[in-house]
Amino acid sequence: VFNTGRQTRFANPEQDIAMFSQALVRPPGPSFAHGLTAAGLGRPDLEKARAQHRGYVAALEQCGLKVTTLKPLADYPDATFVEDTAVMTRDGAVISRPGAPTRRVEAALIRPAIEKVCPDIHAIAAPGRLDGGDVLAVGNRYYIGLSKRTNAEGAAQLIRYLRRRGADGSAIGLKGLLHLKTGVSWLGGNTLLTTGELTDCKAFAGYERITAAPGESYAANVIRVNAHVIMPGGHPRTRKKIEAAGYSVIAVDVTEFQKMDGGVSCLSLRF
Ligand code: CIR
Repeated sequence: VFNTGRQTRFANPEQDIAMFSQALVRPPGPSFAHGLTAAGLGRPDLEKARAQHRGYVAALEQCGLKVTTLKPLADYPDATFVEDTAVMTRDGAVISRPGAPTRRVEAALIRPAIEKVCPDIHAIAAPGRLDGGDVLAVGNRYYIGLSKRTNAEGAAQLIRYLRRRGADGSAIGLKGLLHLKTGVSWLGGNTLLTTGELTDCKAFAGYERITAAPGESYAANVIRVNAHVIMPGGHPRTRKKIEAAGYSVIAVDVTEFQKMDGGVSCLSLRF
């Protein structure tokens, strides 16, 4: 939901969450199994991935979103991970400049779809590099992971953009995580879900933290979408923790995307 001028419809004052009305997704294409991965979980099954993607879209719809499905891109195996190509803020979109050279073109390829829905477009410029997966929005406060994909220049450009629009951002150095959101998600209000190196991260000291259960660190990547939290299936102990904190959980099977280092946040741009 973009800022409509005087009235900001982004923040829900009662629940203190970002309210979304739409999402962009791109189903995996035929070359999906040739994308980047360090997961070591084996080769994904394309048909299964497509079915899981349909289940993911259904979950977004269950949260009330209108989902626009873009065409698979045969030449770009990682293009299903659309989150990395842009950052959707309440004022507009920032087209990223993905850190992996094989993914860089994906940002240009998603731009027309974003132009159709967004009033204000900005783009990260060289030598800046930024993956959307490194950007965690907690309301109007953004945390940007400095990873192998996102560099200080990319983060600085995004922070300047945010400050010009009354938001703010800060960079967090990552040690081993692929992306910042691999290890932290905003559940709403003052609550984060964390794992590993981000659980004790100073930047998050002021938040209440729920930690992913031991052995379930993949479940630290979830998305709060309006009334629900969408999380990966197969992580029952983390699910229990999230539900015990009062959240309504929708679990989706994303095993084939996990094999390619992607999680539930990576598969959509929400706004
Ligand atoms: C990559 O390595 O770029 C993809 N195979 C996975 C990207 C996952 N995206 C994300 O965490 N936002």
